[in-house]
Amino acid sequence: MAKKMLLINATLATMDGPSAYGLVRHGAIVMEGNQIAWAGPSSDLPADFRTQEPVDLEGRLVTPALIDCHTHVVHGGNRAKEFEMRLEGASYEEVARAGGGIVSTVSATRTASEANLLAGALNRVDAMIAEGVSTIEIKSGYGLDIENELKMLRAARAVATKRPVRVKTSYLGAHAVPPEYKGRADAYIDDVCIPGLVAAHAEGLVDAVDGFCEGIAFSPEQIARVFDKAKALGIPVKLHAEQLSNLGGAKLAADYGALSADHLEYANEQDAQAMAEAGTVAVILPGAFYTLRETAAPPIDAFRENGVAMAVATDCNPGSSPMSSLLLAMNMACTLFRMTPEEALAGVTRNAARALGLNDAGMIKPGLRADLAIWDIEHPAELAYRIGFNPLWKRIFGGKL
Ligand code: DI6
Ligand code: FE
Repeated sequence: MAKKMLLINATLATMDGPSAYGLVRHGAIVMEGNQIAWAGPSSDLPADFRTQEPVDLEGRLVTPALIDCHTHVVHGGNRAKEFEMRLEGASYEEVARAGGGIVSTVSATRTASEANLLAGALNRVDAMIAEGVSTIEIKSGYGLDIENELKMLRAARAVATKRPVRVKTSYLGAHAVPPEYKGRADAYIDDVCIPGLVAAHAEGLVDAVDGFCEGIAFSPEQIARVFDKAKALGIPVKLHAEQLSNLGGAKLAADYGALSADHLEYANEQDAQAMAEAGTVAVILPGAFYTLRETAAPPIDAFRENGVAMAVATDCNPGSSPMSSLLLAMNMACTLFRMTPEEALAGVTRNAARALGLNDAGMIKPGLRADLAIWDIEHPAELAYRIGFNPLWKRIFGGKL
């Protein structure tokens, strides 16, 4: 029989049900093996669970463990130099067109060994785990040749063998045009991006296919060709869309039934409607907005009014969002975009799970994975409210404290 654990004397933000945060005062949780067996008010605890030796949480808050559904934590080098350039007046696009930006991280990633990439990623992953994160999405996209894209994805998979964390990988071969294909984006898609996807999929390295639909990256037509291949292989898709301009990426993503469209600063009402209809999650990435000093905010009201589920993630990457704090992303989503603290918490739990196609995580609910975060705070709004403060008390991963 699977080992049971009983938590008592907790406030639960279950993120399930119609009430705010799915809040339960004086709550208890029973875990059996790596699953939640029961959760609710202590007074309703079934008699057969009551005999357990309980863990007394002394009134602490329990939430689902956090899920960072958009990261580039596997990458070589850093771009502090480019940070300085931008402070001297260069724009993100100017830096990219001058051979910096994504392409400079590509050189650093190509020269790094897989072990090197893993070690760098683990530093960032450890910071995430320390804030109660249990599931991390990790993208490729800095290799931009077949060998190096596979190397990145292997390093991403290795993260879950070195740390108690779940990893979902995304193949982002369509992230940028590498220098050797400069001016030949279509040839890059045909010769490298699509064959690389097939090779990575054959090795079991791909949970989803992503792309960057942007003037400095790929057109909707080029992305569509990659998505067609993903569809043929039975892999779900997602897209970096409308980050710096509106090119129709969000609509394209919705047309392909994408799990998510991400960034969305330049998305509009029609995009929100198309995403709502397709059930595509809007992944909000305030770290990139902040770092690039963007002024166009994503249309949060349109997402809210159309019933588009919103997730929040770090976009942890060396260029546009060198941030590994999901708690800070929640704060920024509220302060910069006027999301509510409840939306921010749903964005890193229930809706982040949805953005990754996971139906076994993101809420405190019987049958779901026992991935929980226990916080030294009284009310869930405190998670988004503080800046640079980590109130995590303990994290439970797969039923283990
Ligand atoms: N948008 C982003 O914010 C990251 N990738 C993307 O397509 C930035 C990647 C980088 O600047 O290295
Ligand atoms: Fe990104």
